[in-house]
Amino acid sequence: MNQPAVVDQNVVADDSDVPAHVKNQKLIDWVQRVAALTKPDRIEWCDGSEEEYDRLSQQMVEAGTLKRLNPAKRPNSYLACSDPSDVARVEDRTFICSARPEQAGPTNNWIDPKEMRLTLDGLFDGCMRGRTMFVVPFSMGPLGSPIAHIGVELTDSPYVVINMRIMTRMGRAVYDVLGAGGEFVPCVHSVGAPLSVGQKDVPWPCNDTKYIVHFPESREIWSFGSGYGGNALLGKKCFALRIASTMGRNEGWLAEHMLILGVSSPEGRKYHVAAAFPSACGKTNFAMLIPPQDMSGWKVSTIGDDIAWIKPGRDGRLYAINPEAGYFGVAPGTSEKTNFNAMATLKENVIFTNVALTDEGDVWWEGMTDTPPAHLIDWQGNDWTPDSGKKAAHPNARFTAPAAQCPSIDADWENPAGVAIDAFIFGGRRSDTVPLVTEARNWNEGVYMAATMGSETTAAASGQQGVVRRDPFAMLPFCGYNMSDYFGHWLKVGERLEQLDARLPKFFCVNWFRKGTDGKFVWPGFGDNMRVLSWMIGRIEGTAQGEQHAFGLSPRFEDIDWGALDFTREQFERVISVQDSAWREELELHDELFTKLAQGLPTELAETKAEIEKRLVA
Ligand code: SAT
Ligand code: MN
Repeated sequence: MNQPAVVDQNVVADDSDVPAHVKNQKLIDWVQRVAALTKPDRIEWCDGSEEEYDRLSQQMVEAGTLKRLNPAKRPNSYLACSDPSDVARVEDRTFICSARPEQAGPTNNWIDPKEMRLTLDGLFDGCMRGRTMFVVPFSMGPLGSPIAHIGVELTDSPYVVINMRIMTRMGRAVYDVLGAGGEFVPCVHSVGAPLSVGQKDVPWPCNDTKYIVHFPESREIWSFGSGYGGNALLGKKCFALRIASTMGRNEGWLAEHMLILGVSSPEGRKYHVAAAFPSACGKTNFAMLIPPQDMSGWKVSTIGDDIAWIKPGRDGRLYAINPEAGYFGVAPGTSEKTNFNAMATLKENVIFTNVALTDEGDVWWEGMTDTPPAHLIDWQGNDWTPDSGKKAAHPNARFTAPAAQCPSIDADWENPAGVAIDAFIFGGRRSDTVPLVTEARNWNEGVYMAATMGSETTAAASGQQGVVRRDPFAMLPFCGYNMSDYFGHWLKVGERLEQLDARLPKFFCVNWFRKGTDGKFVWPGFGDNMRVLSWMIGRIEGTAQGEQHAFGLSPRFEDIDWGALDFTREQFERVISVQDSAWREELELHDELFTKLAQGLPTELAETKAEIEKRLVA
């Protein structure tokens, strides 16, 4: 068994404590600086081995942070239940500390970086007392890929360490790629709960004060007070989206909140699409789609379910990688019926967070089975029965699972060169107005579609109609700089590709959620979304037809492969129709967003809007 590289902090860390394979002096100096500030009892340089994973998991089982699930039902899997106050990302506590406020823009929280550093110095001073500080080296993207980047997270949470081992390429090999002079994104995380001598720890330490802070100029991340995924697994939203989006803007590439999938036609031709959806729009389901039986010649394969890093290649095409190595997905609503591939991915080697525990030592969540078990321990540790009138799992309960376990995983998912993107898809949840599928006529029209995408919130309690919340590119909480500049960056990328005369990806906008007069969804969704996807492939190949309307081009009834699906012309009309009056109102709502983002908003968006308006009048 490997001996962990443990450094006793009483013996003040110097270079001799650092494992011999760590050659990067900048990293070594930074670790020592952060240790001097946070004052952990020990420093442990993680190697990413199975032995390390098992040892930390065992320690957390003994501390009450993890429960080991029944190995006969769910081998090598654990359940963590968080503090009830620490269950989700905290957007109001998330900060983009660029030099000037207009660089962060009106949709991000901004605080002067000098002021924020003073605040953080105070918060982090001694915050790891009584704990171990883990040094977690990770690569976002296949090790050594030209699209990948390295980060190092210093954290006092062993839960974070084991999750990072699933979600990223974590461990010793990262140091080889980093070498003596390589660059890394420094990420500091503390649960913010120092222990005094002899004080007993709690199962899920955290702090009521939370700060999730990004310094885009120095590419640093500082996170305090939360142990929850998006706040604490700093490779994910903090690095792979907020920091990476600013890197991409400076360097001419894209860091996007998109799934990536491969789709193979019955003729054996293969395409790749990247798709952005706000939360609760079926993103993971779409990434793992199983075509309906009558379309069994088609095959969908999964490259990523949440984040895409996309760089232009020399040939003028866009190449995408999934920077992650695992799925941190929402458990409730996931079942063999809604997402067979996800359920198969969860068979073993999984960390569950805030789901319910069955009497057999397995997990359960709302929607997993039609009939709930007669008795459970809910996510807060209380007895639960179907008539207890509350949810057994937290609605944002999560699974952390290795991507390699997904049955639909694409053979190229770890290809360091990435996959060439043929189409972008943007989706939202709209009960009316937005058609099932629309193709943009050109790049700028596609950017307009993505910039104005929105989703409805249901305010059932007050009897209000759904209010549309705009979530441009599904990036509103994840863009590390001014949203108007972000639109400008997308337009610039398109312009550059056009000059190269390469085959540009097409843009499509989808909406699976139109409702009928009875208030029910008209479109069956799930596997039948393959019918829409196959129309898109037909458009890419130049074989499928459609009809122009004010907003773009959509299929007619006869343009879709209906196979065995019993879907009438009237039903189709309900999901595809474009009503001019509704679109006039819709365009006025787009203005609300554009007014908010007026500073630096690219003129192309107003021009595209004017063209849509002209077509509506005509
Ligand atoms: O918790 S995460 O931010 O990683 C996931 C999500 O909120 O979408
Ligand atoms: Mn996401």
